[in-house]
Amino acid sequence: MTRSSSVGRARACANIALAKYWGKCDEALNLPAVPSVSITLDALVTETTVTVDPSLHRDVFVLDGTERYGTDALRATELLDRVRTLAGVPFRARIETRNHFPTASGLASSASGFAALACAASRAYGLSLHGSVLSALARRASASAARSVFGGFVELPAGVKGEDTLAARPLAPPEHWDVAMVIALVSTAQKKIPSRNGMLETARSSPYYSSWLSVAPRYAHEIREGILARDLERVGTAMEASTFAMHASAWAARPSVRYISSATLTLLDAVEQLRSRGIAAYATMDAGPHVKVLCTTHDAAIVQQTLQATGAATNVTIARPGPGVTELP
Ligand code: 2P0
Repeated sequence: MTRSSSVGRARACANIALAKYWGKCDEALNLPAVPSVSITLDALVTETTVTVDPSLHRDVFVLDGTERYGTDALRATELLDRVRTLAGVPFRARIETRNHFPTASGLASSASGFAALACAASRAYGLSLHGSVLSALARRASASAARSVFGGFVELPAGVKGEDTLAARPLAPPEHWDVAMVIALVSTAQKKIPSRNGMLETARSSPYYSSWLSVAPRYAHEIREGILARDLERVGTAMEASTFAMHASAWAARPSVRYISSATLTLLDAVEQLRSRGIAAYATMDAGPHVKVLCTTHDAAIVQQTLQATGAATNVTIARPGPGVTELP
């Protein structure tokens, strides 16, 4: 179905993986080698406007008020090319996107960014794409973006080489489970290794990559079942196992792909101390030094205070399960 329009606007939230995606089974189609499970988070919002403009000779990509030309701009154009092919409309577009949280800080801005772009672009080019079609479109740009199309608790199966239809699917809505993710941002002068490069390096040279591939599906299954049963200990312990297995495989690459810093370890100590005081809190890290802590909503404030008191975090935010991508008027 098509609608006549040349402007599309959308809002999407970033997500944090409880069961991590790390590695691809098909680089060309951007298909993950392992299944992943995530929570879409209300506090991490991206808003994107796509305006189709027949006078443009190339797409223009403006992120947080500044025009960008790098990898993200290229991936945005590739996404628009797919939408143009589907819509049969050749014109270029202006993309304006704003992250309401620190960009490229390891807070999954590509997940919310490409989910919002897929939705805004399909609207701008007159298409009504929903659910799994939108998720598959976002996945080609960034696999974690496939998960941000849906709200609450979401799973993305492993891909099958050559099959481009892979999409995420909702596991449970935001209100299913009363949990929070407390996000401790660690300041870093060092530029992180982009996750795409980090996972390719890990696959190419880490002796532990094959071990990661063999354990990741088991952890994803455990996390999936734990979410459905609202079992925080089961989800939390499997989430930590998934995190540490992913980081260990990356750390063993040659050269090493290391995201964890001394501040990360200080925060991990604080999470262990919380548990020794009887507070169910579990940690996860992505392609950066920041620590995200899963706990009940009831315990979120004490977890936040404890992480802040370490002095290792520059900012500590409480996020809750949030909505999937939405079209804006
Ligand atoms: C995740 N990460 O599951 C994992 C854990 C980072 C660590 O998905 O190559 O930006 O664009 O598909 O989606 C970040 O990787 O990678 C990511 P591409 P993406 O959230």
